[in-house]
Amino acid sequence: MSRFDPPAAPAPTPEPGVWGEVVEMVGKRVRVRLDPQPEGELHVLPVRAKIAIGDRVRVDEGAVVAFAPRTAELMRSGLHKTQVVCANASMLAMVVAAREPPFRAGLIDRVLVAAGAAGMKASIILNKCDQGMPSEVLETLARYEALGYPIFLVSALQEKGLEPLLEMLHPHTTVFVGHSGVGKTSLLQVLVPGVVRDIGVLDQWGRGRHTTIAAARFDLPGGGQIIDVPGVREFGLEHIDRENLYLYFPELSELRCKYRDCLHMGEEGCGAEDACGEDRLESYQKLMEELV
Ligand SMILES: Nc1nc2c(ncn2[C@@H]2O[C@H](COP(=O)(O)OP(=O)(O)O)[C@@H](O)[C@H]2O)c(=O)[nH]1
Ligand SMILES: [Mg+2]
Ligand SMILES: [Zn+2]
Repeated sequence: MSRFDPPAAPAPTPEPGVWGEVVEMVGKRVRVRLDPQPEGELHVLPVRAKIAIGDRVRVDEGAVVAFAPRTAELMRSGLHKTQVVCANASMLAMVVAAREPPFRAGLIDRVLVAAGAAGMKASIILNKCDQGMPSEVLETLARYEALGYPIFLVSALQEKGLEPLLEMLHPHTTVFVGHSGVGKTSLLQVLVPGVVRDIGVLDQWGRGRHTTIAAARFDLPGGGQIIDVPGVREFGLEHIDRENLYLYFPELSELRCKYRDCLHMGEEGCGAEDACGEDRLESYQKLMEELV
């Protein structure tokens, strides 16, 4: 064979690898559903990439080695690190309880900002309506509804209010976010029959105990998916640029304040309080101070 002979057939292109989706975080491993979705085989695999629940991932040599670009990335930051709560979800449902654990609008405002920054739609689910619906809570929720966030009043315990909720959920991959103990897992279990997850017990202060520790994603019969994640107490937003915060408060992003580039931090004659009301403006200003 002379050195001028044309090369033999080109080397076969390397195996593109097998793809799948992360459906559960299992300690340091993940449960992956291999393609084709949604019926592919399930495998528990070690991880050699920083992935999140909901990621589309490539598997090579028996490990997860890479993930595909994400359509959405819900982030939460703590003091020292930023965490991807879930990947590729299109809807965030903020789950709150009517009475226990106590309703806290401040956390709602933060989580709605995180959803906006992730490019996700957001809604609010008031669970445990069987425990009564305090009028202050309903009034607060009506204000969020006026801002364009759909509100659902439900009871996982009594399986009430689920039809309108299901209608909202079917076209989406939805992550349930909220304090532990509000009933996220209970709600998941009535929406997706057959799911068995740890249900927490509330301690004497109404806080969740023994609750969900591993994030997991479930297919809803009739379409859509739900991602159940551990409860959150804090939801840091350090990953958001301060100058962009107003974009995730719909009443501020639409406001034409009398000052150009107004920060709405109490400037004389600023129109923000009229636009937002006291509570929402306080949340915004508190976040602005945090994001310095
Ligand atoms: N009264 C009432 N209790 C509920 C309801 N949903 C959940 N719970 C209870 O609230 C506690 C926490 O529920 P869990 O689903 O673990 O909450 P998670 O931490 O948000 O996932 C459990 O004791 C549930 O039985 C509801 O609709 N009504
Ligand atoms: Mg739970
Ligand atoms: Zn202003």
